[in-house]
Amino acid sequence: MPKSGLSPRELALAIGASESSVKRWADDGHIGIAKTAGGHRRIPIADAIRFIRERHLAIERPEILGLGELQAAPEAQRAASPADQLRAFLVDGKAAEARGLILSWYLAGQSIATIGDEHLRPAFETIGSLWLDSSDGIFVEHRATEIGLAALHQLSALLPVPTSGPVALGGACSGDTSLLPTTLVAMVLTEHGFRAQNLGANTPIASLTHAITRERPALVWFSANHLDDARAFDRDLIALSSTLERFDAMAILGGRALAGLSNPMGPRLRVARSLTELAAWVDGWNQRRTTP
Ligand code: B12
Repeated sequence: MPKSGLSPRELALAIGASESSVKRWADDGHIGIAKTAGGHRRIPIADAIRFIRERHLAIERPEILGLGELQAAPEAQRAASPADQLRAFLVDGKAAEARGLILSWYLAGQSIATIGDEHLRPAFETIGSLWLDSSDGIFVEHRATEIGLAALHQLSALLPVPTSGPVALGGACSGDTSLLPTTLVAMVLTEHGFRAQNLGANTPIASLTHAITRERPALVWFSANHLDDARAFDRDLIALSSTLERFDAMAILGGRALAGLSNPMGPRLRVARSLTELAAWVDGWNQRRTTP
């Protein structure tokens, strides 16, 4: 697990810099810093990671950051495309390697949206058809999903968590067991300054409505990758629209089952084809909300 905080000496060792440089960067405001009760500098892990990403620094001792997995993805694999490398690790059940690879993309500066759309999505695409050719297919698919989820949870712990900022909440729709997409949406929104609350898979509309009533989010997301009953889903959207109206909120919908839908879906409902589209939309939306 990533550490929650580092001393300047630990960060210096991890990136191969001198302790005095790290202290200077911290004192000049380039690295976010907290002080311990005893007055010592303590660097929250998310601030250390932000600094590493911004400066494109190489990590020499990942284990100091609690990210030993970074050593697990062997260089030899790097000849294939990113999605192919990941797919190979997922299919072979190489959990540490898969986590290391996903972490390395993030540390190299890639956004969560890019990692989700360009690497995870294609990596999982063929995994869903393996069962057609082999009786191993289903166990491989389940194991790959667990490995992917563990990697995303590890990455979530490195994201700077906003203490203020608008609340966003959402999940996958009723009957949809998919966990990876809704987890990724929450992470993209966290990256964009939202306090995101993920309700996970198979969220009945009544529970989503209840959550909106209690938490008053500015933004709601709904992921639909598998629909048991398309008509029931349409009714859910009507119910959601009226809740959004009552609480002056917006919703963004996405997922494979909504491929046929297009904007505008209503004054408070948008559909996004990808995480990248979501990220672009929230950037614009945040700007409109904060510009007087
Ligand atoms: C893992 C998986 C499962 C797992 C899910 C485990 C879990 N708890 O998450 C299990 C094994 C349970 C499963 C079950 C089923 N699955 Co399945 N599954 C997959 C698989 C392999 C990967 C899905 C995944 O997580 N991909 C990774 C994520 C990151 O990518 P994504 O889902 O494409 O999401 C991207 C976008 O859609 C978008 N997005 C998604 N939601 C949202 C929301 C918002 C707001 C935004 C902005 C964007 C967005 O962003 C993501 C990143 O780009 C796919 C294969 C495939 N081609 O995708 C099949 C697949 C989705 N499954 C399929 C099927 C048929 C089923 C079952 C019906 C099988 C069955 N007969 O029981 C059941 C349905 C279960 C249910 N009720 O939901 C089909 C669906 C076919 C179709 N036409 O819809 C697929 C495509 C496999 C195939 N080729 O046939 N599945």
